Amino acid sequence: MSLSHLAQSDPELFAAVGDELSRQRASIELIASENFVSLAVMEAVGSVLTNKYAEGLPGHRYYGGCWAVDAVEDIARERVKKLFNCGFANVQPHSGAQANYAATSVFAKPGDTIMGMDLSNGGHLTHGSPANYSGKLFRVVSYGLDPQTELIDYDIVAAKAEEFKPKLIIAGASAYPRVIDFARFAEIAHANGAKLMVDMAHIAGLVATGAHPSPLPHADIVTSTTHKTLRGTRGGIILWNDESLTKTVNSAVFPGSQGGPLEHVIAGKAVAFGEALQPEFTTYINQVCTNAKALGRGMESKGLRMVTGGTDNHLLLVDLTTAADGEVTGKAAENALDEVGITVNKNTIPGEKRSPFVASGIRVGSAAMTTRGFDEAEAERIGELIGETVSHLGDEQVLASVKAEVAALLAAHPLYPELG
Ligand code: DSN
Repeated sequence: MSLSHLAQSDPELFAAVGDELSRQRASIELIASENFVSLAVMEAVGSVLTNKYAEGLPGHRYYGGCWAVDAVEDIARERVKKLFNCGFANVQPHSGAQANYAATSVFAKPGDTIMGMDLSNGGHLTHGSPANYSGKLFRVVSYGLDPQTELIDYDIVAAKAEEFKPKLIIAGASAYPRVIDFARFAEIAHANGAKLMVDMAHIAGLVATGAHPSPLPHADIVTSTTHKTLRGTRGGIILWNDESLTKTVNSAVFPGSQGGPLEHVIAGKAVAFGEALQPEFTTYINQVCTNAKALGRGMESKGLRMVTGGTDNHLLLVDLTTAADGEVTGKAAENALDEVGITVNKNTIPGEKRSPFVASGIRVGSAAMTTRGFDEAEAERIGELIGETVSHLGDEQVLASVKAEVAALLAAHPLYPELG
């Protein structure tokens, strides 16, 4: 895909885009929520569809001239329903946060009680953080992890649901490496008169291929982003099975919380859903899971502890208090890894004693590095290199040797070679 027009008309912006391409090429991307889309997805997002206003839904728009974008949005809706085997879909949410706002508002009104996983235990801002609309509009009861097993404590979820009788329970996480028992969540919610919303953003690609049990048979409503393990353009979706919810869900998106849909982005989602329906996507997701385990083995071999002892999905939460003398913070690790060409994010760990801006852990994910083509043996070696880096902060010799090996690994898997 050529950006020749941008290069000519806006060299300043063209240079900034080029810098980002260079940055992506020059590091092993291990941020668990990121991925690399196909050129076909990029072309769809960069298409003439960006010019069209289309408030409403296919066949029921507030603007003329919508027949072509109607087809685009119908393709996206049909593909995503097939992918997740569900009855109804809205593909217009601009992001996961927008999808969560709309879905939450279907079942809870301001002042109502909602329950979600605490952010510091691996939840998400939109699941009730005081800094977010969800924590400001609703009365929030949070649940967390069993301190011993570091797994979701379903007994506590049940006890809190019984005590506080929330209107809505939200399941789903951004830093939880194990399978989530959606059937159990539904049982708890429904036994207490609550609805269940599942935010499957991180694991959507795994759900699509059966590598993680689907929430759709259990949840009243399911939200997701489209750009993490699902490997599409940035955006959100809402899925459900109960036809009687259809009008309310669609109205919660538009006009409830958004204006005109981004049809070029919806086209990018449609392309990605089409890709995820192919058998190659199952092979890809299986490799994502294999690589995550291998990353964990590599890090463990260098003395790092994986929260919960490992992973069932695409991500690992690494407890750095076991590194070196216990003084390595998430922030210091993130910076040192950045220097050697490995991109991760600092993350709080269960029982965190530091501020989230410093943190005692890092989160490591395998979705993007697998798209780039790294195999199991390379993933294990990358895990070892992470371990070597965080145990040798400030040791220029060790860090230079890690950096050279990272560069060689990157050179073996060029990113977007077609882009020149
Ligand atoms: N910010 C995303 C993540 O990194 O997990 C969640 O929205």
